Amino acid sequence: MVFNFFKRKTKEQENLIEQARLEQAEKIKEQERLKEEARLKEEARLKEEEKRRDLAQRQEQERLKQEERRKEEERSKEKKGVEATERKSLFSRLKSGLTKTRDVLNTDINDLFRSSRRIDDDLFDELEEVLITADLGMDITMEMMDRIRKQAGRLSTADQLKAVLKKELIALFPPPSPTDAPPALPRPYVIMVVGVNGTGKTTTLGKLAARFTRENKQVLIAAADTFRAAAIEQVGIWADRAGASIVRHKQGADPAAVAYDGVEAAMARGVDVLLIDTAGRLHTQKNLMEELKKIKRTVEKKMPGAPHEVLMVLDATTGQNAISQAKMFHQAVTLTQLALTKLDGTAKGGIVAAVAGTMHLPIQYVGVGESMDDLQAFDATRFVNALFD
Ligand SMILES: Nc1nc2c(ncn2[C@@H]2O[C@H](COP(=O)(O)OP(=O)(O)OP(=O)(O)O)[C@@H](O)[C@H]2O)c(=O)[nH]1
Ligand SMILES: [Mg+2]
Repeated sequence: MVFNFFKRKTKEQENLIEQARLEQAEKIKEQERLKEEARLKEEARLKEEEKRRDLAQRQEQERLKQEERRKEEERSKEKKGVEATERKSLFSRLKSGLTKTRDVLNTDINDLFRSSRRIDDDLFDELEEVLITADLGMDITMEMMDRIRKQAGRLSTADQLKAVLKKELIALFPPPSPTDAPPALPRPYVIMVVGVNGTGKTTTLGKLAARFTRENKQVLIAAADTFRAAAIEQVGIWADRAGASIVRHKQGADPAAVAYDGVEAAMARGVDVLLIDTAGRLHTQKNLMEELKKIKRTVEKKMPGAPHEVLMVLDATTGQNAISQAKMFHQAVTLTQLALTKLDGTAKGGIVAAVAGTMHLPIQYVGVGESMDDLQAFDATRFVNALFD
């Protein structure tokens, strides 16, 4: 009996213990469930936070990109503005440098049409005179007049005539070379500058040196005019001004030897551009031509393929004489480029077209004054526009 009582008791206790264990297990399970729930919640919160951070980061990156794009647009607008201003100021310098020729071509042609004149033979005769005054030369003037007469039916105003004149003038110049990336230039790029005395060789060479150094090119000048007393000092001043180095000998030294030393130094120093200044006058013209040929031969011997350019500088104020000079030099040293200087001092600006039409050589530069920006890279359309616009 007692035994049964105890046995019942034990059974009850066991049940209680089991219940407590189950409750405990349930509690633990519940705690674990809550823990898991909390963990999942935390994980979701972290994920959410990460998503938000990602989004914020992306938004920030987008904002920075847009900001950068905006700044770039502003910079490019500014750059375009500066370039446009520079172009405008170069163009207005060109225009004002060409004032005397503009007065003949532009003003006189406007005058031809005053009081609503008819386009007739008289008007064409007067136009012919205008072109000859601007020093287009007889041959080119006749050629132009032929072409203009053929279009007479379509012309009734000064502006129409000027438009045809402009088109025909631009056609006189060789078309610009294709705009592909320019080929890599040989180093040193040797430019020999030639021309009769006083045309502006040294000044043009000095301005070119400054142009190249501004483009971060290393420039060396060979002072190969050893004939004229102050020539070496003059080119030395230009070298200082342009930040170029110079190779010089004493006055009276052999110019070909100076040129040779110039090429040797330019090659040894890895210089980008070598500019060779030469004399414009010797005892006789024959001597001058022989000397130029010798310089060219010597340069070629030291560096095959050089000089890469033989640039002839012509003084526009000499008008048609420039053409005979160019022919003579071309025969002696085979020119590759031309520069016409002092266009600011003459109404004979038509000589540029006459030279281009006769020599079939590129006009590379025009000089319209004494300051650095007055030596401009030549562009036929811009030049003709500057004469008429
Ligand atoms: N107005 C004007 N003067 C110029 C221009 N180019 C050169 N000159 C001037 O022309 C004069 C002669 O220039 P130089 O450069 O010494 O001429 P050069 O051909 O080297 O002369 P030589 O060495 O004696 O043969 C100088 O007074 C220059 O300032 C130009 O485009 N316009
Ligand atoms: Mg000189």
